[in-house]
Amino acid sequence: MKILVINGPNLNMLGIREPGIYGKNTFADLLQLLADTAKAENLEVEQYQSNHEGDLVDKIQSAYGKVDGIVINPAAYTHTSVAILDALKAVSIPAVEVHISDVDAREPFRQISYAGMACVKTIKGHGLEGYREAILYLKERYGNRKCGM
Ligand code: CA2
Repeated sequence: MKILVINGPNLNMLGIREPGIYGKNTFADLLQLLADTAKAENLEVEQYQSNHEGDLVDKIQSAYGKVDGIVINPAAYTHTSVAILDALKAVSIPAVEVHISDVDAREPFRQISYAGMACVKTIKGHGLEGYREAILYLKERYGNRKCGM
């Protein structure tokens, strides 16, 4: 099973500021968590991060027919991007939305998620562990399917 993990703008800055909201872990820690999870679960896990909306759309499109599940944290684009929502709908790959912070407990504008409308599940407020939970969910629910089925 191949899972694509997509991270949006500024997530590469994790651990540098705002530890009260996002924790002390760095982006390198997230990459390590993904590598450890892939090894432990015998999965292929690819990570992609971009600060650019169109690049995120391109990456989602490129997954069509090649990836069995998507874990996506669109970061700020969560709350603005119909383009990312449409891309997720277009490829129709099971996707889980992850947010490190509990967006429901923050500013009202963070309580709208466009990407989430195309996702089978949302995990929020579990820190970096939310990514592991999302991967395990996709494995458990879709692990025996082939791409595009
Ligand atoms: O909680 C999440 O995972 C978010 O997707 C993170 C986004 C935010 O815009 C969403 O509302 C919720 C922010 C990504 C990282 O932002 C940083 C800000 C300061 C220092 C380091 C990272």
